Amino acid sequence: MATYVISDIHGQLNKFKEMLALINFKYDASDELHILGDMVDWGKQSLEALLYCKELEEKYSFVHLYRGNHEHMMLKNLINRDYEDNFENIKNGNWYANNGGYETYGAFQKLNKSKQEEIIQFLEQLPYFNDKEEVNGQKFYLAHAAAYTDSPNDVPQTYKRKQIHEDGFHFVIWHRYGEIDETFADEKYKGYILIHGHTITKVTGKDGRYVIHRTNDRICIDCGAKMMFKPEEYPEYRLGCLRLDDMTEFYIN
Ligand SMILES: [Mn+2]
Repeated sequence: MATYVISDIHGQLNKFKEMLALINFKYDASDELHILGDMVDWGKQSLEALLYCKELEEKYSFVHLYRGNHEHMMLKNLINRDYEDNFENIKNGNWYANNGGYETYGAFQKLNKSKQEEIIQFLEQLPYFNDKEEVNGQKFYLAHAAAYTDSPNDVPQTYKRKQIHEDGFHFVIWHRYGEIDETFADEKYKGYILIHGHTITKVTGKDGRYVIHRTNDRICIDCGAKMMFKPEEYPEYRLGCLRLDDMTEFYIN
């Protein structure tokens, strides 16, 4: 019985499957898996990785998916149909396309309309965060990028207040903690540990590869799988996974 958290798979479907094998994930409901968003974009198996996670969640009640800024961007682009008439030109002008979404959108366009609609509905229902997780008496706040609170005083100064008031949930999928050891300390979530991805840890181990980074109340688990599409140029980036029961770290290089 174990609870695993993984984030920022970013289209590295084969690496994700390797990770499931490495942790010996049990599909008999004795294990739980939380995938903290950014399943899509950057990697060569971008849409495939998203759909694989979707299938896991549909099949197993013990697999939980969350929204990352990339699922959010994908959704906005699909719904707004930004590309409809100028798909060939998006490499020059569209921000999402330039941020790893080009291949994703191309793969999406090849699907039939009912499958496209199914994916849109799936993306729309992805939750932003989970503050109900508890393992061995330790409470966890799980989100793609950050913990959001209602109190403006608790919002780090690095983020624009105005934007939070306009759309508070953007914070949990977009925020980047300014300092590597910045805490998320918050009255409402006293005693919690925040587990998040979104920002590559920038902390390396003895072998020079990125490792999961812990501060007092925050653990960043994004070890940069988004860069694994060019392993010869970026050997330090990899996929990480954390087991919450005993804080064991797992890595796929
Ligand atoms: Mn992200």
